[in-house]
Amino acid sequence: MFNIVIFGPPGSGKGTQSERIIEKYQLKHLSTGDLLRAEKKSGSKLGEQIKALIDQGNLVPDAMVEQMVRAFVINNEKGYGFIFDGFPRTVKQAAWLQQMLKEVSADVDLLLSLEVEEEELKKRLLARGSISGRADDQNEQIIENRIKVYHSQTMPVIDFYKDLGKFAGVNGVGSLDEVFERICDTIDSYK
Ligand code: B4P
Repeated sequence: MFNIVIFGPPGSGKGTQSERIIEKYQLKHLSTGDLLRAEKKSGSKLGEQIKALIDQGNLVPDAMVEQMVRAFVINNEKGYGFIFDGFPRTVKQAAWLQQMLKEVSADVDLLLSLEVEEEELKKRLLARGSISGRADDQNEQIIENRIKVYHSQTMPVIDFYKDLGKFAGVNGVGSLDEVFERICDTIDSYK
């Protein structure tokens, strides 16, 4: 089993590159953004709470996300491994993931961090917002809040994995093929 965390600020290409990674390396894709958006769409009471947080660019509480991740991992345990996309997003989630994977005799092998500067992130997200209709991609202030939340709550996760010797930074600027090639070179050097 080979488990990867794909990491980076909003708009850095996590979801986009995950699609390619799962195809090449036969990994199971766990996107907490996708899981949360599905719950949001369901119209449940929980979905309404999630909508209020996501649409303002804030994180959903750790416990809520962890519950979804646990269920997904347990239901998809028999495979080549997972790509965790957008999870963990806090140090608490990172510590929880270590513990939970231990229970199924697994571990995170690599955190791959996509590095993209802020102006490019804003450009990409606004472009997606004009097509996808995602409320959190359409308003510049909300995008700025997501980037601020990334700096304050999510970036410390990098040190957590650096301390474990499992961090790799990848330049996320360039064509989709160029970024994917850099990602594959990095993964192959860890496998
Ligand atoms: P996510 O769904 O994880 O969304 P994201 O960070 O906005 O997107 P991503 O990074 O995957 O998009 P991509 O760059 O691929 O999270 C949404 C929200 O859910 C969060 O704000 C939070 O509220 C909540 N949430 C999720 N996980 C959580 C957790 N663990 N804990 C708490 N809350 C959580 O794509 C962006 C655009 O860039 C696309 O249009 C793409 O085509 C384009 N793009 C990608 N690569 C490019 C390139 N190389 N060049 C040009 N454009 C590119």
